[in-house]
Amino acid sequence: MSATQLVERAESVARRVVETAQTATDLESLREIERTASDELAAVKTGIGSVEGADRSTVGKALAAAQATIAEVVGERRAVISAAASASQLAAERLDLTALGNGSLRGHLHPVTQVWRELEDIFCGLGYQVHEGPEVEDDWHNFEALNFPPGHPARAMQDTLYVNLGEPEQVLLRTHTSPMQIRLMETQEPPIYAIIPGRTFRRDTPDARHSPVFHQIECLVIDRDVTMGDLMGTIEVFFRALFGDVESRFLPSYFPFTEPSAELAVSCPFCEKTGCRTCSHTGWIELGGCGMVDPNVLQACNLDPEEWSGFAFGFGIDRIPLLRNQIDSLQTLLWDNDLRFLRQS
Ligand code: 2NL
Repeated sequence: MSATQLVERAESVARRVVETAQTATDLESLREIERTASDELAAVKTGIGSVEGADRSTVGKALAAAQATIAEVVGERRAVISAAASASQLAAERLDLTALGNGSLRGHLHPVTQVWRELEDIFCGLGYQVHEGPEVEDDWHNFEALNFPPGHPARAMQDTLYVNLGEPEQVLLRTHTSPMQIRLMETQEPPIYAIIPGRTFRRDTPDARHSPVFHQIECLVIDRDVTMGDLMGTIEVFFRALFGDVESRFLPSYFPFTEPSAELAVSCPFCEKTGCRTCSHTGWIELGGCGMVDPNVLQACNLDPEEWSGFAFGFGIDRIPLLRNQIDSLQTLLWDNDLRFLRQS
C-alpha cells in the first residue's frame, strides 16, 4: 500500500469509530468497536515498513492522530454508558421505606383529651386562663382552706388516698381540682378568671360509674361585685358552646366551699327533655355543682370578702365523652384501651 493509501486508511478507521461509537449502548459492543479499529490500525502500522523513508513520518502522524481521536471518542462514550448503567442499577435496587404510606393507621387523641381541649378552647374564648396544679397535695389546699370542717366525711380514709410522706394524713392525692384554685387565690391578685382541668383521685372500687382516677374541670372567678346572675349566665353560655341548643338547671345544694350552692344539670341534648336512656328518662343530665365562693374560703386566701366576691363551678370531664359516644362504662373509656373502641371515637 502506498503512503497516501495508508494515511486514508487510518483516517477512515477513525471516522468510522466516531460514527459507530455513538450507537453503542453497552460497554461490550463499545469494546468490540475499539478492538476492530485497533486491529485495522495495527495493519497500517505494519504497512509503514514498506513505504519510502520520507513518507514514514507522514503515515506515523496520521496513525497517531487516528489513535488519539479513537481514544477520545471511545472514552467519552464509555463515560455516558457507565453513568446510564449505574442510574438504572440504582433505580432497580431502590427500596420503598415509606412507613404506613396509605395513612389508614393514623392515630388520634384519646376521647377524654379531645373533650379536655374543647373545654379549654371554650373558656379561652371567654378570656379565661388555663392552670394545672400538682396531683400530690397537702391537707391545707385540698381541705382546710376550702372550709371543710374537721371530721367532714370527705376527709375520712375511705374517700382520700393519703401518701405516706411527712405528718400522717397531711399529704394526699388531690380529691378534686379545687386546691389549685386556692393556690391561685393565694398567689394572684384578683381579678381571676381561671379554669383548672386535671386528674383527680378517690378511694373508690372501680365499676361502670366509679374510677379511683378520674378527670375534673373547675372554673373560678374572683372580681368585684360578682353575682349569682354572672354564674348562671356563664354556665348557660358554656353549656350551649358544648352541647348546642340546651337549657341549664340549678337546684339548691350544699358544698362546704360555696354559699349559696347549686347542683348543675343540662337538658338532655339527645331527647330534648322527652326522656331517653341517656338521661334515665328524666330529661336532665346532672353534670356537677356550682356556687358563690364562701367568705371563709376568701379569708383563708387573705382576700377581703368585703372587697372581693366570686363564683366557682366544677364537674367531671369523663361524663362528657361517655354521654357523647353513648359509652356505658367508665372502665371502657379510661382503662381498657381497647383499640376497637378507641378507633371509633
Ligand atoms: C362538683 C362540684 C364544685 C367548686 C366545685 C370551688 C373551688 C373553690 C372555691 C369554691 Cl377554690 N368552689 N369549686 C364549687 C362548687 C362545686 O364542684 O360536683 N364537681 C365534680
